[in-house]
Amino acid sequence: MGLNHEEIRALAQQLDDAARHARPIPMLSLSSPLSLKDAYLIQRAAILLRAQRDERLVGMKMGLTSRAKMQQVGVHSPIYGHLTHAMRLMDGGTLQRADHCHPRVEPELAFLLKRDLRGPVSPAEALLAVEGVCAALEVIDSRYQDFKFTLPDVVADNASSSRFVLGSVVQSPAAFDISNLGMIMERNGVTAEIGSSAAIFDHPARSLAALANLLSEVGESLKAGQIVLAGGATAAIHLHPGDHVRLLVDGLGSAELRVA
Ligand code: 0L1
Ligand code: MG
Repeated sequence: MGLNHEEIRALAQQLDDAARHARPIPMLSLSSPLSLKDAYLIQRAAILLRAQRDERLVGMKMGLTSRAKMQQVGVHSPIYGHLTHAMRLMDGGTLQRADHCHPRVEPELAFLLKRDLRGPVSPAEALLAVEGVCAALEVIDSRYQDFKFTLPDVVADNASSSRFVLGSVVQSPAAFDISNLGMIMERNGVTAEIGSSAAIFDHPARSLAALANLLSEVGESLKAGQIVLAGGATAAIHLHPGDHVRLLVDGLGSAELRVA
């Protein structure tokens, strides 16, 4: 039997407190048996807590969509999380290290949707709902001690999502091939990671379709105007005060952030 409503709410509160106070907690699965279904219910309950603080839902993220990412954290299944307006940093903006447990950043692409998108869809059908694609950075910050988790733990923790940055160059995927774009992530002017958009689920559109299809299993869909982070193209790198991280993507300019 799964967790009851009260247990779900209490676990969501633990994760929310850990995020707000930047104080990592032991994995939830150490103290309660956690199914994937309960984990997504905890994730949604934690997003409701954010909504009660007037955080607006602005999109979704896919996580663990590349082999490099799966190997880095030892979890081998794509997952999704929610993005709120408070998680957005403007391009070139500053992230406060003290507000995070152990932040890392990874290079991504983001989709900007012009239409609702409901699964089941193919990657080609999913792209028809996309207005534009841009370079993006995602800051992930596991709320668990030592950045260690099982699959249900990381799902409950909103797929580790913490902040995101969107670049300002937007291309329509109808006219711009996003299948194999070179991506370079620099830290303090030095190349830290090199990858390709092809590493994102073999094609970023596959990631978008997979998200729509996963959501359709629980009767949900993506909405026009939403942002979708497609997933990291390389492993994530640690962030430290003083860092300046810049992502360069072929044909899509850059996205950057600083750490204070
Ligand atoms: O966005 C991601 O691929 C991260 C998903 C969760 C795993 C992690 O914290 O790296
Ligand atoms: Mg990511």
